Order: sequence, then C-alpha cells, then structure tokens
Amino acid sequence: MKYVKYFFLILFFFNCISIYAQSYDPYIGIIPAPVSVKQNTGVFKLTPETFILVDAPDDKAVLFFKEYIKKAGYGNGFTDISNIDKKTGLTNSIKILTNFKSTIPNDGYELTITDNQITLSGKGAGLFYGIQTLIQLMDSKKAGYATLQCAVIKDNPRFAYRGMHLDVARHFFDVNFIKKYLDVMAAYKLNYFHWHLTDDQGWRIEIKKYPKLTEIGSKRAQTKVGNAIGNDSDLYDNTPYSGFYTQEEIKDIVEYADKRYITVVPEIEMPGHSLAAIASYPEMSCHPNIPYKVSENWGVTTDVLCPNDATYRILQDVLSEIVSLFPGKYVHIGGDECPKDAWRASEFCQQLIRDQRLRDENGLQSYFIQQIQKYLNARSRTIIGWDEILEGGLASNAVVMSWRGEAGGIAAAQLNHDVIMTPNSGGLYFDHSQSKSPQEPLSIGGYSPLWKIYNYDPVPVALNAEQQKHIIGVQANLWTEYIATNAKAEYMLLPRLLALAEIAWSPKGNKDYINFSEQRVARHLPRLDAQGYDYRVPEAIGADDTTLYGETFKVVLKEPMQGAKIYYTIDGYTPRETDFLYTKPITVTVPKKKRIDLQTVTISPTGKRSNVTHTYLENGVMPDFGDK
Ligand code: TNX
Repeated sequence: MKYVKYFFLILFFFNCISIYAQSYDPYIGIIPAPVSVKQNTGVFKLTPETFILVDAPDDKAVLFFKEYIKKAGYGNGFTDISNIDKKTGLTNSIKILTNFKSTIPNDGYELTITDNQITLSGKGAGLFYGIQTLIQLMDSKKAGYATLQCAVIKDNPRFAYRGMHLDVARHFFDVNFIKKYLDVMAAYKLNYFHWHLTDDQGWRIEIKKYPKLTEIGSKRAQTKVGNAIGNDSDLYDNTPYSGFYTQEEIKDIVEYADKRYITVVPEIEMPGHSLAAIASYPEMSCHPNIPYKVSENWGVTTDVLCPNDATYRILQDVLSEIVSLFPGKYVHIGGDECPKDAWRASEFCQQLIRDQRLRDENGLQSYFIQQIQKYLNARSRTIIGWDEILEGGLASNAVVMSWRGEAGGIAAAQLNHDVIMTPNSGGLYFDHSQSKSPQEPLSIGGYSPLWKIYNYDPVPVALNAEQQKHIIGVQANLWTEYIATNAKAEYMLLPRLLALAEIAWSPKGNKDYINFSEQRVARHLPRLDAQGYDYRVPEAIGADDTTLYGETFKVVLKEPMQGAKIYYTIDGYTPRETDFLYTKPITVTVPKKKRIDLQTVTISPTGKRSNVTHTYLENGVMPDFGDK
C-alpha cells in the first residue's frame, strides 16, 4: 500500500513538470488572438451525443457549422431551440443564439464555455467568426471526444478589411485549389479575397463578349525558367501554358466564398500589366501594328493599354460582365507599374494630353483611371487601385492599396482616401523568402519571415487620429511568378497567413510573438497538416543559423510544432531520422581552437521537414574556415 502511494506521488510530480513545461497560453490556442479570454476551471466534454441547439436553423453560419459537425462526427443532430423542452438543453449542449440581450460589437461574438454548456452568441459574420473559434477549440478531438476548457471569450475584429490576395495570372490555380485557399482564409477570419485575374502573362476569366481574351490571352507559348531578375540565361521551359475560369466557375467560387463571409475582389489590371489583353485585341494598344504575344517572362513590360476609344469600349464591356459576376462593392483596377514609353511615342496620346490640359503622361494615367472610376461608380462600385493611382489626382472615394512601402498609404489617408496596407517592405509579400537559408525554394527574393509580418502594424504613426480611421485594413499578397504548383503556394502561404490574421484581427495590445509562434502556431500546424495543407515547417526553436563562442555550450531546443521531432548531428553530416533525437538539453564541449557545427532538422509527424540549421560553436581564436 505504501508503495502505491509513492507511485502516485511520483506521477503527480512528473505531471506538474509537464504542465509547467507547456506554460500558460492566455489565448487557449486561438488564432487570431481574441479581444479577451477569461479562463475558468473545468472542461466541457464534447461527445457525439452533445446536443446542438439553435434559434436560427437556416442562418448561413449555422448551416456552415452543421456541415462541419457532420464531417467531424459530433452532435446529436441540430435542434431548433423553439421546439425543445428547455430542460433537455441544459445538459451537455451547445447553444447557438442569434437573438440575445447583450450588446456585441459589429462582427463580434461571445462564447461562454461551462462544464455542461457552451453558449455562442453573434449575428451574421460575427456568428460565423464565433463558429470558427469554436471549431478551433473542438479540433483537439481525440478518441471521439474533445475537451474544451471553460472560458468566456469576447471578440471582434480590429479592421473591417482583412485581405489575402492570389495572383492566378502568372500561374493558374484551379477551382478546387481556390476553394481550399478560401477555407483556410475563413478559418482565420480573413474576409476579402483579392483575385488577381489578369496580367501580362495571362488573362484568366471568360468574358462572353470578347472570347479572344481567353482564346488567345489565357495561353502563353512557354515560361521563363529560374529567377528573371539579373538572369539573362534565356532558358525557357518550351512548354505551352494555359488556364482560365469559365463564368460558371467564377459564380461557384463567389458563392463558396460568400458562404464563408468572404467577399471576392476581382482585379482587372490596367493600363499596365495588360499584355495578355493587348495580344488578344491589339486595337487596345497605341501601336496596333506591332505583333504582340502573351508574355513568357516576368517583370514590367512597356506594352501598355492606350487610352483610346477601343480600349474604353472593351474595358467597359469587360467591367460590365465583371460587375454582374461579382456582387461585392469593390472592383480592383490595378494601376501599378505602367511605363509611359508607348504614350510618349504616341501622337494620339500627346494630342489627348493637350486637349485635356493634362500635366504630362502621369496626368494621362490618372485621367484614364478616372474614366474607369466614373464608369464603375455609376454601377455602385468603389474602385481599389495600387498606390500609383494617386499620382495625378483622383476622386476621393477610390481606395488605395499601399504596396510600395507605406508612403502611398500615408499620402492617401492624408487626402481622405480609405487605405488598405499591403507594403512589400512590411513582410506582406508572401512571394518573398521566409528565411535567409539557401535551402528555401526559388522565390522572387526579399525576406519576409513570420516574425516580420507579426511585428508589422498597419496603422502608420505618421497619421493623426482622424487620418488613422482611413486605414480600413491590411492584406498580404501572393504573387506567383515563381510559384507554379499548389504545394508551393501553400508553402509560401502557411504559416504566414496566421500572422496576417493576427495583425488584421487582434487588438495591438494582445500581440505576443513568443506566445503566438511557440504555443499557438505550434498547435495549429498539426491541424493544417490534418486538413491536407502544405506549409513551411519552422526550424527548431533555439536553433539559429549563427556562430556562438565559448567552450561548453548547453543547447536548449524546443519543437516548433506539436508532435514534431528534432534530430541533430555534431559530426558535420546532415541530420536525419537516423541521427540523435533531441529529448533534453544537450551539452557540447568544444576543444580549444575547434569549431563544431551543430545541425538540426525538425520533422513533422507526417514527415515534412524543416530547413537544416547550422549553429557553429567555436572555442577560441579560429583559423580561417572560409566557408561561412
Ligand atoms: C510588383 S505589387 C507587382 C507585381 C509583381 C510583384 C512581385 C504590384 C502592384 N505589382 O506585378 O508580381 O511586384 O513581388
């Protein structure tokens, strides 16, 4: 009997250590961090028998939840609350209310978890976001049931516009992929999908009145291999490339997004980045007799739309179809990177500048944008454009996307434009590399690691309180010059999208990168894995590519993902599953004037691998190794 007692004591002691090691998470795993989480003792046990009581069975968010519950194997059916004897609902049930007394901010929700009931209150999008939080908490399911810690969560978004962009012009992504993209956006409470549908390298949306836009414009003869920047190797893949969405597919996507409270913002690029359109209808160029072809290389081309009648006629017809396909209030008209060479060389453009008393070609660009803006405003649409649209004056209801740093956004807010922050310098270009390691896949370059996105704050300090109100949100962009496969798009997206979600949704004061990356992201990666997403496996926490100096080193590492394993070597070989498994701090003693290369790799439960890290441990003055 005495021994049994000791056994329990020891067990208790070890449990304490492991609970301590997990450390306290103020946001109980939720991404983006909610406005407030009050944790209580006890747990709610969710089982396949749990009742789900709803007061609005046909609500869009409730229907979404119903589908999730069915797939996850929970829930004793959904019961309309008005039809049920109240008492039945009191034991082990989830109550979802759209009718409630408390005041909840716009798009917000309240979620109360006690040991016998979960109550979620919210309306419209707010209810949908509450459901996303609930699903995150439910996903800890093991052996048929999940336990949810008792808590009271109050939540609402910081910004109204929380966007994720995808370029389908440089590379095409099919309907199934787009839906998967929307799924992960919805799970993290992002609500605008900016769909970059046209560019020099491809026109990807069927336009009934102008079939050549896809017959010709959706196809290119071949594609540049490798990074185009500083690369004049002239290596092309010699393989035709094509793809576009039919209008039926577009409608399907718009509806799928709407069920997830995501508004699709279509982008039709003009007057630059339009070579695919010009190749289809050369009358849209200032020099229609030159032979044009859909671009096979990346970068900025001098072949741009001409502000002539043919261009306006075609664009207006295109936009009329766009407006009928996309019910959201925004249409993005591009406006970036439009070299003026063709306009300078065009007698027509020069005459137009004189006739309209425009300053120069920049004035002509804004004249062009204003014509399009008038057309769209008359159809109850607000235009969004890249920050170049500001140069040369603009009607004030145009929304500016600040991509060349923050300057354009600051200037626009000062002129009372609404602004969406998406600076390439703020980590929000997901086509940039996620680390400096040469093991990263080909990218355009740049450096946008997870921490950089997380540390970005969308509201520039240069703005006063009134001007700051014009910052309606933030977006990250996934340009796909160097992203040809679904797996790579997901790799570049995840887990960076989680950091975007947090800066877009959570109050600034709730940000805590250590908690985010080491506790919550670590919990979400297995979830993304189970959902079949590719993602970048982070390196072991504590294993940095750096040089440390000393004699005896105590190396403390931590798995960056729950269930992942860290393997290491000190013999110069690349670590793999056959090497040492990290289980506790390692002590490495380095002989005088020697250097040891401590290498680590993190391997996820499904076998995905991180980059290999190199931490050089050096003792004393070194001979020149010349290889660092
Ligand atoms: C600039 S962002 C562009 C895109 C490129 C991107 C690559 C913007 C408005 N224009 O055309 O794909 O850089 O990072």
